[in-house]
Amino acid sequence: MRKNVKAIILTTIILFGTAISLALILPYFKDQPSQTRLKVNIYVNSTISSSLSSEINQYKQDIIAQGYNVDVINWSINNVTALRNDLINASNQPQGLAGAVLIGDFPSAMMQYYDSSWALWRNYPIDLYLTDLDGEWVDNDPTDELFDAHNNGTGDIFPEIWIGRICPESLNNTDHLTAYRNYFARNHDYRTGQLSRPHSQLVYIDDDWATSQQLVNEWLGDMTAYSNLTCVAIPTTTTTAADYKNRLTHIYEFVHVFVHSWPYEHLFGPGGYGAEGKVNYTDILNIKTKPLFYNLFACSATNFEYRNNLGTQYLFSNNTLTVVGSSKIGGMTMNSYFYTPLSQGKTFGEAMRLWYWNPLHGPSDPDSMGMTLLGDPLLTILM
Ligand SMILES: [Ca+2]
Ligand SMILES: [Ca+2]
Ligand SMILES: [Ca+2]
Repeated sequence: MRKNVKAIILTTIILFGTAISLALILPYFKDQPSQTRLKVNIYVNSTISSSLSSEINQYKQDIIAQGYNVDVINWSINNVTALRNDLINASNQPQGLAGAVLIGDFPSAMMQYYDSSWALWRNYPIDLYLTDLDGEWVDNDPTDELFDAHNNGTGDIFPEIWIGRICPESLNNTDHLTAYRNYFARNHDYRTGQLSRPHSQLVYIDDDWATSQQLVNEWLGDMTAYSNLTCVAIPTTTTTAADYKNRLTHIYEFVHVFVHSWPYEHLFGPGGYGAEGKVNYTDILNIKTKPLFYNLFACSATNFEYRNNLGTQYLFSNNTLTVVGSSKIGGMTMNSYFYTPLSQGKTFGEAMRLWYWNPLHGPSDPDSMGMTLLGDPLLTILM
């Protein structure tokens, strides 16, 4: 009998223990991003779809060959809420939705915030609106069409899907149709091994992010996708506009640059005054840039609503395939949460989505909320 009592007590303890463990573990799995979704939506602005039909078809075949199911959708509604509703609807289908590619000029949600350093209100395009599909977006004064806040609502503030934009139409120095065609030609070349680079990364850290060797080492420790790293940073080397422009002609695969910027130019030197030279959008077009991928820690460089913004200019110049950056003040910190998935062969889109789940600088950090992906989100660095 005593044995039975002991057994019952032991069983009860084990059951309680298991229940408590499951209660702790299950929400973790529930909240973690799923990696099994294999459906992709490609939205094409209907005004360019017939001009680009062969390019889009090739791109679709390439994504199918990559292992995804693909819907190509001709889109003509100039309303970002309608686009988000379509993404929500797709993600609620049995197949789910991994992410979406927007080809052509598509609307964006705009967010406003108070910039205390300059004592003025600013607004910026926020693609997190199109990737966090179950969070709540608050617009206190709907007449201005600017969002004011982002909350969990009935879901959470983290992104369920990823998104990438392929649109050169903010550039006034480029023929847009040619830019699309060249982009898709080199995209196919990369996917078929005809465009490649030695697997290497340039990490270019201007003065204000390289005030000590310890700080430089911290940045470098998070660059986990490449073992072949070239670091140019003070205090050990000279960082200037002229030197940076020269480095862009070298055959790095990936460039990660830390530099003060406006949407249309980089400003080298401390404080953002450009004392060590400037690199503007026309420079990016005219330099024969060799790298394929960029992470721009460069305030507002990927503000794609801004005419001649740097991010779009990088993307549609020379060899570029994908650009990550911020549409507002800020940029990517906790970089290993982005680079480690890339090193595992995950796509740029998925790496960006997973990065947003980092524990310190996720979607609640104002400096993270402008993070944007320009170019093909389905590429990987291991193709
Ligand atoms: Ca508002
Ligand atoms: Ca969410
Ligand atoms: Ca410098």
